Amino acid sequence: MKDCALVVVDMLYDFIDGSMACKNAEAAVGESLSLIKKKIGEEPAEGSEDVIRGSFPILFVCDSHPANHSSFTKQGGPWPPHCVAGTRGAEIHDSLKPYIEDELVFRKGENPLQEQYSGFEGINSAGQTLGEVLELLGIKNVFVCGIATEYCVRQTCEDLKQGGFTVYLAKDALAYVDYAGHLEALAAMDAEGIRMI
Ligand code: VGL
Ligand code: ZN
Repeated sequence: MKDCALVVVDMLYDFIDGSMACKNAEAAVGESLSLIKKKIGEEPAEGSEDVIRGSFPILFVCDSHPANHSSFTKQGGPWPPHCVAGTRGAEIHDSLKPYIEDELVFRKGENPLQEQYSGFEGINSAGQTLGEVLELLGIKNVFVCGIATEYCVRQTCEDLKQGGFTVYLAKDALAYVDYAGHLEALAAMDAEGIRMI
């Protein structure tokens, strides 16, 4: 399938082992990596000769905050400081780095006054949004994995669906703040027509 892409949401060190370490994060990174390998044909699934290496764009959404972001507790927000631009906590997990293409990295949360959970409006270095780039690439089907199910993953999936894409959520490749919240978010997304894989 030439019209498929993967969106990796916030697989960043602060959400994996840092200030906002989420549950299931290490496992979610591993699952994401095997999904990527399967889809790009490094490990073709049985009978999937149609998988063509390089025809599967991988887009990375990255929470990227200034040190004084309004979502941080010091500023009266709900979260500890996290994903401050330029720090290790804002970096994509090492195992996923080989798959990064600069123009397919989309940053969000850069405005200190604005919380931004959705990756859909994240911006790349050329100023294009994730939604725009998916359109330009001719993508119709979007696989999603990442962190955190209840926040950025859910918001991103819902905006993708709203934008007309068919969304496939890799449910084992997710990490979450709270297990009950994760299950609740999955049930809500399922009811909204987001497909679980
Ligand atoms: C996220 C809380 C604050 C997320 C980002 O990636 O889900 N959650 N910033
Ligand atoms: Zn954030």
